[in-house]
Amino acid sequence: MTRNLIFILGDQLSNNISSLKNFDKSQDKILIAEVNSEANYVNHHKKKLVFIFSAMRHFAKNLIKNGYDVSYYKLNDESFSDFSEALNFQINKSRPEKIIVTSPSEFRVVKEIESWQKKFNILVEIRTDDRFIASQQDFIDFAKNKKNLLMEFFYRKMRQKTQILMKDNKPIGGKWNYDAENRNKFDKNAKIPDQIKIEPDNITKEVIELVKNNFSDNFGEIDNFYYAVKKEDAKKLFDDFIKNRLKDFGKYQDGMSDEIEFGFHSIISLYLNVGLLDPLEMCKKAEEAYFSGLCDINSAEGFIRQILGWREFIRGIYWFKMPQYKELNFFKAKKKLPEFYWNEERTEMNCLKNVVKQTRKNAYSHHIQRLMITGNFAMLAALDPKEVNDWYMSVYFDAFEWVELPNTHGMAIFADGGIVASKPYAASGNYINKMSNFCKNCRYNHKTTLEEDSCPFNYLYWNFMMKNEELLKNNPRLKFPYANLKKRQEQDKKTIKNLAEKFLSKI
Ligand code: DLZ
Ligand code: SF4
Repeated sequence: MTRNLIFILGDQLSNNISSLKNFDKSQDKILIAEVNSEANYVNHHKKKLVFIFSAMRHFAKNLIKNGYDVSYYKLNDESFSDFSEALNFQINKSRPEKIIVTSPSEFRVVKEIESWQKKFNILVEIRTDDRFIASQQDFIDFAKNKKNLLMEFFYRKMRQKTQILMKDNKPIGGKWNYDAENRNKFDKNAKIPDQIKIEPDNITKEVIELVKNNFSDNFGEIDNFYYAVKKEDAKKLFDDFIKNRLKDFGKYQDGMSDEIEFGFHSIISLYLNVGLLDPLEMCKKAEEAYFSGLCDINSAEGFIRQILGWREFIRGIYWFKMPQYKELNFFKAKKKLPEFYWNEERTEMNCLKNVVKQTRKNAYSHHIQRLMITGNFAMLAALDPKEVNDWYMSVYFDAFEWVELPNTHGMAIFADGGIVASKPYAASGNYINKMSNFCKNCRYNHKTTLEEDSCPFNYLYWNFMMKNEELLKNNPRLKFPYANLKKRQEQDKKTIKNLAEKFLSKI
């Protein structure tokens, strides 16, 4: 007879997950299951599936090694359609008195779990997920009665709460934020050390076979899988980042190049999001690196802000605004996602070609590639937010809805009308040329707007500004572009509109 059955989900792979607190090895049991609904609710990148299933299997193996009683179901074992079916099977087998689960990270799964108590006529305890630095109450305290939610002020609260990079309650170095020093293109001084490769072990090899057989039509390359799937390896990769790349991270974090894949980035979002690494511990290690002279303040602060500020802020927004958030469509955008988002050969725009290619290869691209290339294009071309969100959920190894949705829907395509971002991050080819080498090898001309071979980002940008003038003209951060638009000749505006319509009709 089992006392408590602990259901651990695929992004809850932490030994100190709240559902395991007070676990009694003599009478409690753990359930972990690969289920069809999770594997198929979007067209997950093959490498994302390999990563998650392999990390789940390694986590379970380690629990068993440490004396826990674990029932683990592989995707082909029982072929459960969803979490509820897996739970039903295990309830019938183990007859537990109670189910314990840590609150899931996604709204859709919360709804499923909330139905269990009634459905299975059993006590269900849902525990808070305390792996985040800010509690949901912290965010509510910050957000309530505010008209605009600015990440910067939330971030300062988090710095104060954790005392990271703080002295006498003031930010170390005198400034809270060093972003202005973090905007370099890659140059000849950028000598990027290679990423450590984790060779797949037998468990990962078995999962690779499973994914090859069951998900052959899914997006993405499966060969050359070198990501970590265990916390020890994830830590090793992070330590390597601290030692060899953090010092240049700040400066080059926004840079893009067709020759550079991971740059100086840490590549830990996937490990953080499934629980293999702890966010606060990572921030403290970056702080230590600064104290010991391994990096300057701009790199340490820039890195810490992504985790302590941005990641926590985004999660707060998700829970504060869901479920209505997902339905917002500020620009009433409804165009279908162009085929080239799945196949880079279908576009001649070199920036998009490269970002999609890297994404297909690695299930990764960095924040500026996601924001200013694929996201910027999606917004300027008025692509349907639902299709855009589904794409981001599918193709990135770190995509879970709580983090994907506010980043894409809010930050990248402004579908939330300004909850996450204070202005749409719309940009023309000029920005892309400033931050990358993409334009050099492109058949379009980033310098012109009104010609047949002009960079599509240029006329799409102005077309977007004109089309949405009523919605955006009072935004104080868009004063400059609207003043510039006013100066433009009517004939030029017509040409822009024609070029944009012609281009959009073809994709
Ligand atoms: C992303 C994912 C995938 C692909 N497969 C599984 C799975 O088979 N079993 C599981 O427990 N979790 C999986 N996950 C992660 C879940 O989607 C994630 O834990 C929930 O959506 C959180 O709400
Ligand atoms: Fe992209 Fe335009 Fe540059 Fe081509 S010219 S790479 S389309 S920004």
